[in-house]
Amino acid sequence: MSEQRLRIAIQKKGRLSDSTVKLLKACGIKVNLNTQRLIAHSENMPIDILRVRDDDIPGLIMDGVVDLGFIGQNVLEEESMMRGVAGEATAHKVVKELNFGGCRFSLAVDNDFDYQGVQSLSGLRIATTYIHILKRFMEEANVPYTSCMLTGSVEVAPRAGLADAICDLVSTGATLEANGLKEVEVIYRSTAVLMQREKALSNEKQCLVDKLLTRIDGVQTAKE
Ligand code: PRT
Ligand code: ZN
Repeated sequence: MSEQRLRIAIQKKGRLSDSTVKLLKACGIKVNLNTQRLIAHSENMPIDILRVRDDDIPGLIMDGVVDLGFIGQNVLEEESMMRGVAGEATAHKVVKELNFGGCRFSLAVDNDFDYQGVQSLSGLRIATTYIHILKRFMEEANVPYTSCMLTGSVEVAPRAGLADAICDLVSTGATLEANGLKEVEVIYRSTAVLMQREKALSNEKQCLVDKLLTRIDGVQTAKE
């Protein structure tokens, strides 16, 4: 991969993939993504697209090995806190908020749980994927709890007897409802964002980024 080409990381497969690819195409980037390849080279611009798990994107930008990345704020926030604790690089710039990937990160309990505010969770076990965002909220609320880290199926944790409550991403609320849970506290709101590495890019690359940002504005304004 040439240093001259702008490297953009996107989620390979998941909730952000289609919207991200659509946006890149609407910005005029021609690239064939109908393959299983990790790296796709644009045919009409000096741009390489890297397709990875969303969790890997913040670290690649923070380590400066990729120039731009499309990511959910929740993943960016969690990874920043995790790397901060580990003493790893966290510097980056958020260069654009995007109008897709919107969701909230909420505490939820069984429908029959007598919830009287966050104090009701004192001493209980809470399952989540984003342990650091939850920890910050609970510490600010001054409520002691036990964290139960699950990377998937968080919503079944109470029924499975793994936890008393959960903290998970919610968009329509259908998943909570299907699992007999009620949303009791929104602790974080997220959308997708475009992040850039902290270290300055070459003039050519930065000009290309500026052009892309202007085009993204145009595409997003047209959608409003
Ligand atoms: O494989 P990879 O690691 O790349 O993907 P992933 O499985 O970790 O993430 P993915 O594709 O599920 O989500 C990517 C990003 O999309 C998240 O980090 C959020 O920023 C954003 N997003 C927006 C969501 C949702 N909405 C969402 N509803 N991510 C997950 N959900 C899940 C939620 O966890 C729950 O299981 O959808 C379910 C709830 O949806 P509703 O509509 O029933 O409320
Ligand atoms: Zn992920």
